[in-house]
Parts: sequence; structure tokens; C-alpha cells
Amino acid sequence: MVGEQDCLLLSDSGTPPGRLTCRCSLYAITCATRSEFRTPPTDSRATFLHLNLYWGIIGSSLRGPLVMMARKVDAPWGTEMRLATATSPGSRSSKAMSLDNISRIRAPSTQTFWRKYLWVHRPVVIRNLYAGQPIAKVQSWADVDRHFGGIDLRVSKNYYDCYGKAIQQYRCTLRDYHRLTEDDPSTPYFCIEQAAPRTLTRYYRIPECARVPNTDTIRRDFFVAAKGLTSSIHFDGDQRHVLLTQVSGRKRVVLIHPRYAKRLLPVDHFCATAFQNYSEREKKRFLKYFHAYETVLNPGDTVYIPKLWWHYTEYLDFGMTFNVRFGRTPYDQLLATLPRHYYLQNISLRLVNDRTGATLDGDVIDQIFRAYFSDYPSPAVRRDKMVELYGRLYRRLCPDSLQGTYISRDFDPALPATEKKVRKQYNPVPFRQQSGNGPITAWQRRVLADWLSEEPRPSRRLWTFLGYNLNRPDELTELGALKLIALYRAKAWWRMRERAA
Ligand SMILES: O=C(O)CCC(=O)C(=O)O
Ligand SMILES: [Fe+2]
Repeated sequence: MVGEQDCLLLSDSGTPPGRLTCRCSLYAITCATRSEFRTPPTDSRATFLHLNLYWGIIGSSLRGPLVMMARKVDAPWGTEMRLATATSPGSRSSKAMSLDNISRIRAPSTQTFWRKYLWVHRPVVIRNLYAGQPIAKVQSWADVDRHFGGIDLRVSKNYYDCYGKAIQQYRCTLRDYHRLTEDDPSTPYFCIEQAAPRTLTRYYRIPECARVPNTDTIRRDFFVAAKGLTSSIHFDGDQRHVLLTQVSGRKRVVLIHPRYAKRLLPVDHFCATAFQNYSEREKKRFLKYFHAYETVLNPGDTVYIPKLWWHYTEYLDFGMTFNVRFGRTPYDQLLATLPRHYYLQNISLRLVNDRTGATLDGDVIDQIFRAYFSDYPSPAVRRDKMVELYGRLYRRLCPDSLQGTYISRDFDPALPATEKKVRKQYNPVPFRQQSGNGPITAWQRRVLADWLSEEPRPSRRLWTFLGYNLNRPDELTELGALKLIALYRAKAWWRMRERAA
């Protein structure tokens, strides 16, 4: 039923990575591990995608080596392929042979950065972007401890390891966390994407090149982790560009163009494969398969991650990192309110001109929002309809992105966790009237009036940009009002997150 799949599983014996074409029903799957392991489904619906998922999500939280074997059942025994081997978290290695294929430059002028990198989405490593600022003097753990040791952290496991489970956070100081990592070098806990506190932001200014005209708020996060910990391959749905700066320790960074999304077998905005568990040799083959960029950041280095690109990071030492998330145009802001999907990831890149902020196809944006806000019997149906629409737009607008079948439609719902998310994310307010072109409803008027009375006032520029008159909400159509309410809710969510940090 699944047909041929282009698989990203790596084989160590014979079949090269890349075009490993298989018919899933011909394979039985066996797993060997020293740890307890649930056998993946092996009926005819068991696909390599499931295998990959088990490998990715469960494999990543296993302790001890895990070897997954796919055995072609209609072939003589002995044609087993070793797919990938998890390295034991205890043996976190610090030797990463980086492809080192991102150019390294001195801090460029703002115009040069925009022209040569930002507008064309070209990754680059900038040395000493913050030269002369207090942060440039903080480089070793001793420096971090002295300046930032008292910062309050929320530590948790990787989002990826918690997929579908509640993320349990613990609170401690940065100094305490460092002590913990010395006592237990294999701790899975780390500080991931926490809003940078004033103690830290006092040490650096937002770079001029991040102040792009016609873009919205700039966010600043920071990260602290023990050697060997990773941020698994993901893309961020906020649709901002990122300048990621290493304060102390070394960090391996991998970047993959959105056009390869299909091959990454995305679950939500994560890649289902636990790249972090691969051996160095397997990692290298994987990176080649994805035409990936890879570099190692040293203290003081900043890497530019273009918006919506897939990225992966790995701490080669105990380290601290901060980012500046910037350059989000109003249309990006609008599209970022929709549930994440790799089709949308690719479509978004086609819909927005980063340089002018203009949309290249307002009708398509309208079509997407109209579909999202329409009435459906259930969130799952809405999700299916959205994915169908996204698929059509993807094929039409993104000819340079991978086409064809890499991922079965049965894949996503196989995850109970995804089901829960679908119920939440695909449940916006439907139209009250026959079509979105009807006038704003009383309820919408109330929500927007609340927003307008809030401090700080919502951005007049944003409304104007999207073609609405802030002083005359009554002129909005129902669809227009729904788009703004989606934005309003997304903003409220970020504010809540910031307050919690
Ligand atoms: O530095 C990291 O560990 C992750 C960075 C990241 O995912 C981001 O800045 O979006
Ligand atoms: Fe990220």
C-alpha cells in the first residue's frame, strides 16, 4: 500500500545511502538492543517510515547501543542491512569532522550582509560580530560563571525526546546546572531557547544588520548545555532569520535547505531521524545526501541561519549560545500563525519577498486562510484539507523542492501525539457567515477592540501593510478579522512565554 519509498536510512553494508528504494511489505524488521525495546509494527502497514520514526523518537531516548536491521524477507537470509547505529550517550564524542563548507567572514557592513546573505538566504559565519562589546570578553566557562553564573535557567529534556509528552522543566542557576553536568556528564537536561534575561542582553546590542525595514519584533533567546547534547534537526515556524552566536565552548551546526524537507520525513517541524545518534561516518553520509552545510562555531563566532531552514546543533563542549531572531515581514508574521508543515515551510519562501516585504501572491495567502478558517466536521478533516491544498500549492509554486512520495499519508496520524496536536492546532474559529467576505462579526469586533486598547498598542504599520485601517475595524471582512485575530493570539502566546521565562 505504501509503494516505493526513497529512504534516508543508512546502510553500512552494500546499499549506498540515498536511493535505497524498497517496498515496505517485503521487509521484516528486527531490532537488537541491550535495552528494553518495544518491537515496531511488522504487519504489512509497517513501513520504513515507521521504522524511521521508532528509530528517531524511541531510539533517541534509549541508553546503550541500538542496532536496527531491515531484512528482506523474500531474499536469502544474510542480506541483512545494518541501517544505523546509535552511539551510547555515555560516549559523547568531541571529535566532529566538520564539512566546514560555510564561508567565514569578518563582520560585514549592513548593506553587504543584506545583499550577499540575507536577501539570497545564504548561510555564513561571521567572526566577531560583537567585537568591542562586553560579550566579546566572555569566552571560557570561568568567564561565563563570573558574569552569568547567577542567571536563572529552566532546564528540560530536548523537545524531540519529549515529543507528545509534557515537557517537564526544572529551575536552577546556570552555575548549578554546570555543577550538575560535572556530576552527571550524561544528563539529558539543558536550557533550550529561553528568552535572554537582561543580565545577558546588557552585554551585546542587537546588530544593525538585524534591523531590517518593515519587519516586526526581534527576539533574543539563549541556550546552555553539556557536551554531547544536541538540538535535533528542526525548522522554526516563527519565520524569522537567525543570528546564532557562540559565547563559550564549541558547537557543531548543520543547516539544510527547506527544499529537502520531504526526504527528512518530517513529523511536525522535526525530522524523524535521530541524526544525533549516528556514528561520525553515518553523519557524514547523511549530510552529503542532503547537500547540507556544516560548521563548528568557536567562541565569538556567529552563524546566519536563513529563515525556515532546517538546523541541527551539537555541543562539542559545555557551552553557551545566544541568538537574535529577526527580519520577519508582516506576511511572514501572518503565515507563522498557521500550524507548521513542511509544505507551508516551502510555500512561505515563495510567497514573501524578503527585501520589500511584499507578498508575491496575495490570492494564495487568502486562499490558505480561507481554507484554514472554513467550517469542517473535525480538526482532523481540516488538517487533511489543508495538507491537500498545501500539496497542490507546493507542486505549483515550489518546482525546485523535492517532489514525489517520501512519506506516506498514514505516517503522521500513526503518532498519538500528533493527533493531540491536530485537535489543538487545527481548531480555529470557523466563519459565522456564509463566506469570509461577509462583514466582521460582533465577537470579532470585541476581540479586536480589546487588542486595540492594549498597551503597547498593536503595530499600526502591520495593519496598514496588510491593507487594513486600524481606525476602522468595521471595514474588515470576516476573513480579514480572523487573520488579525490569529495574529493577536500568536502574539499573546509569545508574551505569555516571555513572562514565564
Ligand atoms: O543553538 C541551539 O542549540 C539551537 C539553536 C536554534 O535552534 C535556533 O536558534 O533556532
Ligand atoms: Fe531552532
